[in-house]
Amino acid sequence: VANGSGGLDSVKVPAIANPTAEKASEIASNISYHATFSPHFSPFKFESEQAYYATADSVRDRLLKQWNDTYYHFHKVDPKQTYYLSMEYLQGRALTNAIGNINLQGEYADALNKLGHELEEIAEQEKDAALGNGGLGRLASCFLDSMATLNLPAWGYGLRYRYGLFKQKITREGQEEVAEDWLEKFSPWEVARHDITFPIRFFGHIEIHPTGSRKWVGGEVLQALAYDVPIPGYKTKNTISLRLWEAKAGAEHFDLFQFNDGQFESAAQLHSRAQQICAVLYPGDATEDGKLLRLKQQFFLCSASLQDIIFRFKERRQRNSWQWSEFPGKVAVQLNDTHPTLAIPELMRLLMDDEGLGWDEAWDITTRTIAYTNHTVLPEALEKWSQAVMRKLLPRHMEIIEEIDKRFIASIRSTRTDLESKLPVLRILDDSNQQKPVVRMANLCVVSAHTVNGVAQLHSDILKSELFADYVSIWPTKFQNKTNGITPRRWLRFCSPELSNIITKWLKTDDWVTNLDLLSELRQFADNEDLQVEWASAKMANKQRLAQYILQVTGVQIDPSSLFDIQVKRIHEYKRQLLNILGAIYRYKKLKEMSPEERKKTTPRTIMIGGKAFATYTNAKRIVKLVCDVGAVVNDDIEVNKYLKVVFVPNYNVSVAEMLIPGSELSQHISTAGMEASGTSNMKFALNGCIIIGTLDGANVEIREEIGEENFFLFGAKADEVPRLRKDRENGLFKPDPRFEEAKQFIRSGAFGSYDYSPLLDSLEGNSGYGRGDYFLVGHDFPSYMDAQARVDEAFKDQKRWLKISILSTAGSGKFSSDRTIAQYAKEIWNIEECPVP
Ligand code: GPQ
Repeated sequence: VANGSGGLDSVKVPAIANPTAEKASEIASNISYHATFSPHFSPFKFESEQAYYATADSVRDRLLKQWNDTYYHFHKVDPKQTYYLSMEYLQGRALTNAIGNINLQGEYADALNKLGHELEEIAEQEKDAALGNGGLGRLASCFLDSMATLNLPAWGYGLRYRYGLFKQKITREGQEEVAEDWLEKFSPWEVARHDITFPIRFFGHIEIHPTGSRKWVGGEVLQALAYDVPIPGYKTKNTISLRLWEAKAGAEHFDLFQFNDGQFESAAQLHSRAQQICAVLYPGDATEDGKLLRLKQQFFLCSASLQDIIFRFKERRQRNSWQWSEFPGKVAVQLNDTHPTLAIPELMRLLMDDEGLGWDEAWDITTRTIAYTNHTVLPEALEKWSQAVMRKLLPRHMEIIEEIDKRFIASIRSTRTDLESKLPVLRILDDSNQQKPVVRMANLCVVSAHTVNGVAQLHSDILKSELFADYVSIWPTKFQNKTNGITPRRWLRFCSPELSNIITKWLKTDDWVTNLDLLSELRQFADNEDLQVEWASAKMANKQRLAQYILQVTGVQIDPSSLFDIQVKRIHEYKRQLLNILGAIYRYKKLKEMSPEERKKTTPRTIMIGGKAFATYTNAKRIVKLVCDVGAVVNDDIEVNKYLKVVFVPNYNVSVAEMLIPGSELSQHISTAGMEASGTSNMKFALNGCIIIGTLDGANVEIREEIGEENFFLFGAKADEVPRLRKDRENGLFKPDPRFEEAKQFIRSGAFGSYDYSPLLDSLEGNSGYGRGDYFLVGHDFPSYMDAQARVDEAFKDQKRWLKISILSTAGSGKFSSDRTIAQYAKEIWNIEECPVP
């Protein structure tokens, strides 16, 4: 349609009946229809799997109509539109979410009952779409849900990885990674747009024309093919797109002569190189080859998306006379961290080399179009690309980056002589290592974007006062904060229907699902006994469901009346799962030392830890192994296992989170202060009435403000104390708490088996050095952590108080809706307005 000569104005979309008016029986016959006439399996079989695909097909029918209407409406109205560029989307499953958003849960459940199935059970047939690693990818997915729900003209762009994030298997050795084949059969949620393709070039050289204009030619050219995934808004017709690019090589690159000659592999060389590009999410970048492939992926996303954006801009402008200077008034591009930074030189190149604009005009358009979100201050996560690799793969882009760098230096020298001495760190190119000069992607983003934002207030403050402090003096208004958020649809309404119904009953409206601030009305009932009874029973139902799940995936029986204490997130030393497990070990040791009578007075706990470790991050993998080993000993110890269980939850992903979070009572967000940019699972737990034990880090700070400091179990050093504490330690001033020493010594004694944990334990010893000196301050924070845990134990004994805090946690979570976050981006960064489909 987009490429059609008549344009969209001439397309007639046939009208179908209002979907919400259709009854369960119509839905049932629609599902049966798909089982027969959209066959993906042999006939005469209608088990859960077949039922899932037929149901998904039937939901897709409904979405397609709204989706086309949305595209057509945006085309007609032609509002300014946002394009969210992200290398990651952690979509999870789509079926329950889509049915919920189009508000047909009851109808679909009934329809499936008529056909002999349960909606919940067939929904579990769906594989998670895990095209992301963790928080950053899940944030992108929550944002899409909010953009659609808020009727915003906005789209997501990403890559269609063949294999998403690996599946985590837990063996005797610890974590094992297995490829996750989410497309093994196929995904019913994607539509290949065979008419949407763009050429993507790699390598080659620059041709200079007599007029002085430059053109990038030669090298290898692949095709980007669009796959669209519908993103329905909640109770609105608006359904937006997540456009995922796949790499292809044309048939002309298949050398039939070579093939017939028996040279099968070289005959299809470009085809296999095309396949590599979208093969996996983040291939290991330890090798030069891996690095090059990652850079290819990034450029592939940026080039395809920008060509598509420019194509659409021109298509919509055709009707009137237009100018390039209108581009930033029609297009906003948001870079999700530095991974899509190449969008900057690519937009410059397309405008100058393809469209014939001069540098100044292209620069003005680019800088007014692009905005950048930073998601970390960890130095090792700030992307730097070798100039040599970049020059080889993208010669024209390297030239453009050099020019941006040159002009930035010139402007500082002419207007800010006071900053001249800072140029070595402010410049985009870093030539300080002669052997390996690099491009600093964050610097390129800050220099080129009109807005730079952090993802929680504390993080944004640190960006302004430390990482980007000198830039702030150059562009004081460029820097903003946009505290992250989560979608209340997936993370409460659909994952905990029990609690949702109670909230709706007490608020006498379900408007909170799209206006989460309404939750604050629950505060007045926090002490109400009736509400507390209902609340406790919903929580118990969720805990029982979780206990069943844990039994099924680990074989460990956990007691739903014990305190469910959960820490789930990527395994990383800064997130300090090690602090958690050391605390558990100390608890276990003390329980062992107690008399049976004393044990009975303790608060029984089930500690669950889950998360994936990056395949080559050995210390993270050792932490996984330690948690598993501790669990094996504790859970089998008949003296204490009534009072403590330790479980490693395998293969943490979006679907597992939807099970764990509603069943959790205490959750741990215990990173070293200043290191977690925001965190978003903290918001999900709080929203589900789960109490937080945590440090003053990331969004914890704001969560604590919202729910009240007396309802948050705080411990640990503050961000501004961390540098001094590290210095003190280097100077030999750190005195470890005896409890900390005891816990470590217990591991060294072999209490949890003979595996060599010394590298992990040694990282906590000494005063400084690589992998030593306790950089993450586990030892410093251990005593205050244990004290906070003791306060938790006490609080849990008083169930009335505990339930009150639980209700207040939900009541205080209104701010953390991604609807609020996205509304702020729309107003304060993108300057776009809602465009609801009539
Ligand atoms: N985050 Cl830079 C990621 O998940 N991956 C990344 O590559 C980077 C950041 C996280 C960050 O660690 C969390 O604190 C944030 O809540 C999350 O991004 C979303 O902003």
